[in-house]
Amino acid sequence: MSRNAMLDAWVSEVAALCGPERVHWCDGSKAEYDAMIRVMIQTGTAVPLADDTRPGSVLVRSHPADVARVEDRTYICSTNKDDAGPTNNWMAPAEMKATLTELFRGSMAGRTMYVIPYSMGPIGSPIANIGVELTDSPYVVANMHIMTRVGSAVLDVLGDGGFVRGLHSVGAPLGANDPDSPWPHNLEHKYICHFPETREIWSFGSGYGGNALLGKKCHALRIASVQARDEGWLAEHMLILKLTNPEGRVHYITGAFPSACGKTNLAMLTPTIPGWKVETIGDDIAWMKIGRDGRLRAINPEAGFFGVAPGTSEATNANAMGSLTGNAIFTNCAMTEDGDVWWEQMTDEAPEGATDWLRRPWSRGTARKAAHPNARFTVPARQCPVIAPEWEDPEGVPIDAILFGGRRTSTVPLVTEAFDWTHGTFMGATAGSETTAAAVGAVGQLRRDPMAMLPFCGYNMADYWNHWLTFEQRTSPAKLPRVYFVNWFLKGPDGKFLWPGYGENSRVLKWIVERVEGTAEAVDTPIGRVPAPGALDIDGLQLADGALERLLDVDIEGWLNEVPLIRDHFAKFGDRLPTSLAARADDLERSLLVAQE
Ligand code: O2Y
Ligand code: MN
Repeated sequence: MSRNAMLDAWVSEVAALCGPERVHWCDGSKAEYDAMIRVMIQTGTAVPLADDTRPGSVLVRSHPADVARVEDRTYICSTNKDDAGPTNNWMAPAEMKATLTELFRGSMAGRTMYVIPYSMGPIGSPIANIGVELTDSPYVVANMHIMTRVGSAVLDVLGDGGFVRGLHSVGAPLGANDPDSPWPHNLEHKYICHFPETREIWSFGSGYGGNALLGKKCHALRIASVQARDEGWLAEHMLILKLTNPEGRVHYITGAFPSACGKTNLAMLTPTIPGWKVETIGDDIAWMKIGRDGRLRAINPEAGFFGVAPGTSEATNANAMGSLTGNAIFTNCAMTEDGDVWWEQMTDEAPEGATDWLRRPWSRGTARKAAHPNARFTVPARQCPVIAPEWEDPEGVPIDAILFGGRRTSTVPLVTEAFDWTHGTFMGATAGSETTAAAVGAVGQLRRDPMAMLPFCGYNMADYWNHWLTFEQRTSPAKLPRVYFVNWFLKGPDGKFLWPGYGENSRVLKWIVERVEGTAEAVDTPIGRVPAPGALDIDGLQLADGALERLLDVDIEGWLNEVPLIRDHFAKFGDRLPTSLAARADDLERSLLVAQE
């Protein structure tokens, strides 16, 4: 029981529908976390890792049919279909609830229903928001402990106020004598449904990641994007980093990048340029509100990292590796003979005598992958060696620059500065990325992923762009962050990457903050401002002959080919498309034609 009558009534109503054996109210304590881990070990969901290598850590292996977010089963159930827009799956709320109510009926039989009160953002922050997740999964409880702030203190702040309601069931009721399975889930029915008007999430059938940890993508992006629209702020799929220059001046930067573009790596980057320092505020989500000073201030609503493991190594992200020394939950990684985890590229040498994520023997030289490509680690953010001391500042940090990016092997230069806020919104709205093997579908196809929010915007994307455009009226435009488009993935004619990426990306960040400070030169081009000759610090960097010219070149023909693609993309939104964005496509074409002459 809580002191919130709405919460108590809802918990009773859900318990009556789902029929759990017992109800447990989570207090967020260490003892509770340890109990969840014990339950998972007993049911075979988790195995403890060697205590001398990764103390307090476990490896969890999911069912092979439940390994990632399921975008085709994700719905935005607004009353009007047009309010969900052309980029979301939609069903009418009453119809969806009728279907789900029958699926949830009795779905928690034989299980415990956990009541998880959580805060997205530091408890009590003016930017934070409270949710309650009801779930029958101890894996979810343990992960929510790491990824959010859970427990009684949340209920104290909530008082009798409103909250986001998240209902989750793995959809695998247990009969009286049924043994549990290591990864209960529902093979036939998976639904990840959002009811933005009533701030509800109903998730059925999957126990994995973003489908089940409802604070993350479901609350902090899909529902929060609607709350943000209604209340005048921004809920974004962005990392937040702190950059300090050799003189000690600090700038805060957010960055929106689609999956497989290295967001966690950028958030924890080790700069190669002497005297510069990057510290991490967040690696996935930013909530931004105009502060009393008129500046856009950001918090990381999460308390942990749910990072993709394969590809993470001392070479690519030493700070992520440094975060993983203990108290971590690893999901779908391989296990070594000495009780540690392993994944592709973690070390130069693969281990001998390991067990793959499907619990099969695996050894160096085995053709199939040891870890699932979407294998994950869950770890408290405070364990990151470069976590910024102010990462939990309830007021948030003032943002100087917003980056948009994508994986583009041609056409899009290394870095481009927007002319103004509307142009920055246009850059974000037209952002796209070439697909990799990590995504479903053909490799190398350009997928438009506006503001990296394609799978996460809880309403019509055109209305969302319109919301972005309103920020120029919400504060003095000079106080808004500058906007940039970055592209680390340009390739030369030989098919090799032109830019080394990783720590060298600090050179681009340096130019960006020098632009913010008014000390770096740029040249105007039809697509925006690019570094003037000599303005990008490439001291000590070995680039191939002609690489820098290619990296900063504006390919007029390539961009003229891009304009009709942008218009096609915009056309999907019909008359909801903000006219100022259509006008920017016309301006772009006009100035490209002038430049072509
Ligand atoms: O597959 C999942 O459920 C995880 S997806 C994810 C996890 C952490 C950060 N970002 C993402 C994403 O898909 O953007
Ligand atoms: Mn993400």
